[in-house]
Amino acid sequence: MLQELNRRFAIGEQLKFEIHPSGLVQAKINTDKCSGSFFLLGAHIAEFQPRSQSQPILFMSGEAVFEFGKPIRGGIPICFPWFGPNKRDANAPTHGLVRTAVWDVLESKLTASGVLVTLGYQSAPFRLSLTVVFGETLDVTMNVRNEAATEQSCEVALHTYFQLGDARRATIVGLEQNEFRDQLTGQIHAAAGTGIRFTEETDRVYRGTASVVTIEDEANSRSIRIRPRNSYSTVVWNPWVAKSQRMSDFGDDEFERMCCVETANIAPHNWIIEAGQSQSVGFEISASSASRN
Ligand code: TA6
Repeated sequence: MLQELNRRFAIGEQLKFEIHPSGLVQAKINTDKCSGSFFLLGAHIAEFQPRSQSQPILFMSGEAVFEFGKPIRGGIPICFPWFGPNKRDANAPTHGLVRTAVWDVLESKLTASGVLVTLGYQSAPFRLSLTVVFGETLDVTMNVRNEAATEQSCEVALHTYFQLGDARRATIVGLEQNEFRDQLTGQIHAAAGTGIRFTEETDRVYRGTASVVTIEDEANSRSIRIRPRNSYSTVVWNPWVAKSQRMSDFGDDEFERMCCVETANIAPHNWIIEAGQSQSVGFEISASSASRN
């Protein structure tokens, strides 16, 4: 399988497939623009670090579990066809079915922007593809096609974990004009008019669009920019102390070095996709060292 994958999709030393110590198939990207990796499990982008950055952009827990059928704590889990708990089946897995499924490689090529890879998975009645470009930026597009004879509703979230120098010194800018649902209380809050700072467990779904969301990672003297595409929900999460202690695949103090900003379409902005039609959501992530002045 590995030999066949590399025969069909490897690109010299810039993209090659290996067996991770856990037994999972992992693709490694190494170019003059960036380093990165993804697993076929969940089409899970696990690492991304532009050559210009001294720190990874994506966070990966030191306690993450790499096992068939288990979600990976960090990188970019894909939540689909529902976000959070399943509203009709309490026994269904949180965040849907596809982040713990093994996807297929459909395409790989070198483009002017970087290494492009497309992965595919059928989660009936939907056919999914994820196209990722690893370059100086990370560009991700998730496409969903409804192959049923009737319209179908679904939710999607690219559940991105970002690495921070110190979450207490970080600010998220770009959602000041968006109302949000506090997932911890169920309350809807009006637009705050200010940037987001982490001082406690924070779990919010911001509603509406945002042209760019910036994570001011002051402790790493850098800004991380997310430019969402066709996204009408943005989830902002930091588990803080108590929830970190409750997660077995997450270090008790790791909340200090991460946050999630998730490009999504979640109720009430869930997708209703007509029979035979498609929808897509994506983003471009870039990073720059904060200006010294
Ligand atoms: O996106 C935030 C959230 O919904 C939180 O409530 C928290 O549960 C997080 O996702 C992680 O979920 P997971 O199922 O990966 O542990």
